[in-house]
Amino acid sequence: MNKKRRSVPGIRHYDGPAGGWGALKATAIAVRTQMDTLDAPATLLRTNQPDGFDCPGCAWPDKEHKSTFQFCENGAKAVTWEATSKRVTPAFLAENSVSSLLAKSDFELEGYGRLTHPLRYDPASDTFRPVAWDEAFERIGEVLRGLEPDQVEFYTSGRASNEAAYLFQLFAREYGTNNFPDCSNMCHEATSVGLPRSIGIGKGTVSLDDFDKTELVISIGHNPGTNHPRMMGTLHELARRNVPIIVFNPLRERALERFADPQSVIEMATYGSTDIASTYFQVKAGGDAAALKGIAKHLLEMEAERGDVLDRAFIAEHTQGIEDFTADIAQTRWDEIERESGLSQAALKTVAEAYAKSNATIITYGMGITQHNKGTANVRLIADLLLLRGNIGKPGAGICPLRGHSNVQGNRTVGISEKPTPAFLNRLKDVFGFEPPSHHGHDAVQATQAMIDGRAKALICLGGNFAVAMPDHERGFPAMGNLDLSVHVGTKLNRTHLLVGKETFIFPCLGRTELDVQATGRQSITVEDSMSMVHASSGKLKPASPLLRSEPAIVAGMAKATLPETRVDWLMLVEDYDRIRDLIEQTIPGFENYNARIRVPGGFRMPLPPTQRIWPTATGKAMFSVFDGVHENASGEGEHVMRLITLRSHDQYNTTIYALDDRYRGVFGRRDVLFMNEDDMAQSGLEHGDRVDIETALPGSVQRLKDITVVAYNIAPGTVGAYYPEANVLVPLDYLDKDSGTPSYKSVPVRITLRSKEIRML
Ligand SMILES: Nc1nc2c(c(=O)[nH]1)N[C@H]1C(S)=C(S)[C@@H](COP(=O)(O)OP(=O)(O)OC[C@H]3O[C@@H](n4cnc5c(=O)[nH]c(N)nc54)[C@H](O)[C@@H]3O)O[C@H]1N2
Ligand SMILES: Nc1nc2c(c(=O)[nH]1)N[C@H]1C(S)=C(S)[C@@H](COP(=O)(O)OP(=O)(O)OC[C@H]3O[C@@H](n4cnc5c(=O)[nH]c(N)nc54)[C@H](O)[C@@H]3O)O[C@H]1N2
Ligand SMILES: [Mo]
Repeated sequence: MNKKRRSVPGIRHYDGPAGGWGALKATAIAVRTQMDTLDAPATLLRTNQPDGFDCPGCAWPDKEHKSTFQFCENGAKAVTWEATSKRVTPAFLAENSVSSLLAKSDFELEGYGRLTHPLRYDPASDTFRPVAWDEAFERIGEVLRGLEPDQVEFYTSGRASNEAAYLFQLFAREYGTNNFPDCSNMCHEATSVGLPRSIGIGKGTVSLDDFDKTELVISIGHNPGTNHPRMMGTLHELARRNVPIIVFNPLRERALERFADPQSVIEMATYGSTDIASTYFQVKAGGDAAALKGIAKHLLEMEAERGDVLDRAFIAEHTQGIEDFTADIAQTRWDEIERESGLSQAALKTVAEAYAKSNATIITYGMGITQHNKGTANVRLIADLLLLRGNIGKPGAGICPLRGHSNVQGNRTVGISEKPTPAFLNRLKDVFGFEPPSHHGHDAVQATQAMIDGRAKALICLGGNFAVAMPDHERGFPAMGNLDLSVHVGTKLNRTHLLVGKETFIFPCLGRTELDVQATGRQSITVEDSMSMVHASSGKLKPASPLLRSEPAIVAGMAKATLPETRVDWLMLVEDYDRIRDLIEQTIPGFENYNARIRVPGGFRMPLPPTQRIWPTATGKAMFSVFDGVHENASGEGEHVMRLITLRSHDQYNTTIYALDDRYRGVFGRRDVLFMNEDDMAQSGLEHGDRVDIETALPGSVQRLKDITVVAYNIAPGTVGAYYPEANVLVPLDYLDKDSGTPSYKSVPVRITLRSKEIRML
């Protein structure tokens, strides 16, 4: 770091590796501040054990789900945050009006602890008050029966279990709508739309075994040290075996540079660490397509020169569309590639050469690829690169999207989709005897738009923090207030709950760690991880309050009260979740012998035809694509326009802020910062520590984020970074990937202005 740089409160250079003793210390703090320390060790040890619960932290798999406890700082934070001993009681809510709570930060709101009672908003006192479960269900039923089904939005956040999500979609479809806005619409929708077009299924193709056999990993646009911490164990092992890991990321993320495995006795004892990335390319935000095209271009040039670089036999037997793909790559110029990616031809050639040498390559990717306005096309380009050398459907190779929420993939599998297939709807009709709606419903952006326009009258949220997670708070927040009815199933208080409509209910539910006992005894739920493994999860902790209900029970309660002539015996299903799983088995392919197979430790894998080189696309072949040009669709280019990426700190889980530090990036006790490259700062006349306003530089946009402190950072030129969700005010609602509807949270053109010279002097 520059020695002359002035000191800025809360900003310190972090020199250590990721993981290591710092991670152990952070875990101890999380336990101490949230939990009864007597319970904590046993609870943490039950994470991802055969008889325990699935970690609510991330969707990275565990070997056979029966490994010894895999140490994971952020998994521990997720668990302790849920298992906290703090409570939001009726007395607390009586003393704190909704308006006063709205003045609190997101960090403070969730920090109050677990919800304990079903609640109803009382406009006269501006407070939430306890309500009886049945009274609440009856009232919700009454309101919903008075609305057109398509006036209601059914939102799912990806922590919901397969059982809860299945009942939720059944409820909405019997009621009469396919309006399923979903956190996936903000996350991996580009994968769900792009991969089926390329390989016939919207899921990753690799398993953990493939990482044992791989010869090269290319990691693009994800930050596993924070967001998929259990993946660090895998990457650490690969690095120690000298398997090259090539990273594309505009930021130098510490965990991708150096990691000390807290499970390695030697590294811990010696304060040692392992270098993770063999090469680190600081691609510009949104420049990945150009980089991938550059790699493909050199690969095709090598093939022309010396042959034997492409897997010709695979391409001939298994794919279509290579001609258009190669023609497009041939006419893509190196100068465009270099300008857009910010990487040199020579650098990209080294990647192509490493790729040509490897017999089995895995490409992993995350939000740095999907949250762009050509996110779907980005995903397809990754598949194209893999197809060129037959890297799908062979050991050690494949595509590996890093999923978000721990069961976001499962939610989609069991029917949370605004565009259901006719085959699925027919099976619902055959099994249940009602006519499900066939017209498409709303995704997350369309649902928000409908709320803004007044077309949507009610919002039912199975978890999550919908309004805060979405772009453009300035338009989205008031739209919540226009609703006739909003209902939130959640564990902790958040801002979306407080943006009350004419009537608002909050239903406190059991979390993953808690014991779920129904009429037939202790229940387990099931989840599907990033690698399509489905397994059971059951909590053991005493519930945060005796009044909590499980998510399936809450959904069933609302459904029964809403649908007087329902064809579903809702309460019977909730008595024993095996019965829900039987229905999933009858209506969704791939769940044969569901109940038997989840009783085997480790569970089972959902069918993934591409792993056997079977391609369920329209043509029966894997399809190459053509990425149009090298640019994003972003307009707003111009002098001093930077591209903003919005990211997660190390101490946050989406909109849940655990603490105000971002240790590996050297930020402590604050979140109001903008990461910026020193050369860009110099060009814009800015200094480390300056306070600035950020303004979205898109035509017609008037969006602003005020008073943010500039922090000099090792980030690609032209790219700036700020934290989500604070920076969501800068993202326009209609600035998205047209193919998938995913907001472009990682490519917002912005202009940055110094607040005033006087402030600088303070
Ligand atoms: N502890 C913790 N775990 C989590 C979450 C959490 O918030 N906290 N969230 C969960 C969820 S829902 C999800 S979706 C995942 C998210 O996991 P990630 O995909 O890792 O999400 P982000 O933090 O948004 O980070 C994206 C990374 O992409 C980089 N990036 C940004 N723009 C670009 C670009 O244009 N190109 C490239 N190559 N890189 C870019 C950023 O620098 C950053 O390192 O994690 C899940 N796990
Ligand atoms: N700018 C910007 N915006 C983004 C992103 C970004 O990278 N940048 N990322 C996007 C992504 S990838 C995602 S996935 C979305 C996340 O969007 P959401 O999934 O809607 O948000 P979360 O913050 O995960 O939701 C937190 C809330 O979930 C509830 N909760 C926690 N555990 C449980 C449980 O077990 N059951 C129930 N019913 N409720 C529970 C708690 O009440 C908590 O307040 O945000 C998106 N928004
Ligand atoms: Mo996500």
